[in-house]
Amino acid sequence: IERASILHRPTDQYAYPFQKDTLHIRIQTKKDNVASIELIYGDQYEWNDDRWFTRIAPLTRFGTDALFDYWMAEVSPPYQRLRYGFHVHGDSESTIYTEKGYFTEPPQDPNQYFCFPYLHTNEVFRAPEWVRNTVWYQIFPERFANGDPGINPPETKPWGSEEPTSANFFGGDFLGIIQKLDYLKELGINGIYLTPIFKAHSNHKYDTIDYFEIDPQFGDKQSFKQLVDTCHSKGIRVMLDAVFNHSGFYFPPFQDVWKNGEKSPYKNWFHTNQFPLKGGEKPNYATFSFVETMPKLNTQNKDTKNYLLDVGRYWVKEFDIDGWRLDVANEIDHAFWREFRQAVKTIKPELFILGEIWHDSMPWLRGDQFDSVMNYPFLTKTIHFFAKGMLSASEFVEQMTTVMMKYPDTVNEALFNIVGSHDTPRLLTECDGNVEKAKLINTFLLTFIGTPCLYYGDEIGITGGMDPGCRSCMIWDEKQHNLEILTHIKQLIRLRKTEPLLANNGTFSFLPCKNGIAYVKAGDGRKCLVILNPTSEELKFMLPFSLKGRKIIDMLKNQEFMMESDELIAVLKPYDASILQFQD
Ligand code: ARE
Repeated sequence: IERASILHRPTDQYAYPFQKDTLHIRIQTKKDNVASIELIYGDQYEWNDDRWFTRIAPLTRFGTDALFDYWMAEVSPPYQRLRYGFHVHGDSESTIYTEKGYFTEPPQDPNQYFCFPYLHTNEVFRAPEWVRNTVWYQIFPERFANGDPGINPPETKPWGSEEPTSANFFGGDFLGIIQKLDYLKELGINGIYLTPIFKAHSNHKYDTIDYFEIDPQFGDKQSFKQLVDTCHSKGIRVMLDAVFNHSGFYFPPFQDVWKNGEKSPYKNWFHTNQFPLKGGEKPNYATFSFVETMPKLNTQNKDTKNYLLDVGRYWVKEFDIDGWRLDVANEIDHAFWREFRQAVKTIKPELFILGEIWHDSMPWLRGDQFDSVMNYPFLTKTIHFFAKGMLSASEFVEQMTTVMMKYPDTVNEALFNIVGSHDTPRLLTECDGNVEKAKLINTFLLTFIGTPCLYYGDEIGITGGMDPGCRSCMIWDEKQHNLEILTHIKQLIRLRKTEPLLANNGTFSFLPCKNGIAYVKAGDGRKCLVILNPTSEELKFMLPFSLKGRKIIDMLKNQEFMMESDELIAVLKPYDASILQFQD
């Protein structure tokens, strides 16, 4: 047993409340190094005849990546408190691992063990319940639909008449979105995420001028209210983008510092220490990246902080929005986000808080800050594997496992999975125009664990490279829609609605599958098996358990059949998928 590679801490993804009376305890060991593990656990105050009273629970090996095996046990601490250790069995030796190190015999003193002090029901991490049943749709408002040419910004180009650049405008607006809600309803989505809509200078609006005003090219407060209310009446939730890391250059407090330097009452609103302020390639004040038009806000300054918290509250209270997506969330201090959560959840406890973080996000997902983060690791691996063939199937499963093992299951269920956004090349372009691959990726997106989000236009096969290429005008001429992709996505969303296991209910596990990907979602006495063929050749999949005599429903083909033999062998055409449902 390689003791140095065994890792557990009584916190985060290693020990967390799963439900009001159950804990998940996970431990990581070197791959193929350990044969089995048992959890020795008890309540430190429960003794029997002068002996500490302990129980035993087996751990299951529930994941494997390139280097490690991951083990887990679900336990119910009898009095909400838990002391525990691990009985680790190798091929030829066993050892006991606790907080105090390795032992040959289980220590008698509970103080030698790991300690999970108390399972508090309010510390079970859960995103708002509605999120698990939501399929999101991201809209870049300037490019979705132009419903009111009367409010076009100057020099608006005819819709779709040229390639998107970082400077051109096409006049997308709220009325346009309202007019297209039936299209979205028909698609089946039930949440829209709008990139910034407040008064700003650029076409992307990430350079805010006024956080309390709607950008006039999109409409006004009345039309925004109309948009939210119409969405709500159709069962669609609305999430806005909060750009609190930085303001825009024309934000009045920044203009004041720009003009008055040291004398400005707003000088502490930003990160400035040299005056006069100078822009250019490397500004002498802090910014987003080195972008001179995006001065970084000082969220540790009380007035700035209170101003931004007011912004957070205002759009929830007055307009009843359902979520905030937080731009550059990881470059703002944790204390600010804790206050932000309190502020907005006091008004609307079911509000969804989504951070934009591309890296390991555990510090923001402990229940005191965000409900979820945009799952960019999911995007990268998915594109590398399905679209570009840069990974083998087993490498993909290993790497996805590594990503999933970074978080508790409660977090994984709520992660905001994407396969494209306004910051990445278009899905079909990543697939080099291969429609079959794009469809397969959507099958994966809409059946994997997490909350899926479609990027506007991907459903009809719009192409485009990196920003600004990925921001072209939505195409409304149906003759130009890729109906193959569109019909496929609609069908998957429908299946997600009829089979709750496909949305985030039940447990998830990968199954071995040579050259392909297979996973099972199980719960409520049922299983859903998803098999994906990412290759240009036929794929044969043999189910590693018997289903003889069982009725199986092929959900994509909408067919039923009885299993007559022991083994299920599914044969999938190139890039095809199969979703099979059966009773346990
Ligand atoms: C403009 C140009 C770009 C150019 C950029 C750099 O269009 O071509 O590369 O300037 O100066 C907004 C606009 C962008 C604009 C940008 C600056 O939408 O069009 O780009 O402002 O004016 C990192 C951050 C992450 C950020 C991405 C873009 O961590 O927060 O970079 N994403 C948000 C929004 C953007 C928005 C901003 C932030 C600024 O979603 O749309 O940009 O408000 C790695 C790293 C990540 C990194 C990622 C992408 O994987 O790990 O940390 O994200 O790459 O670079």
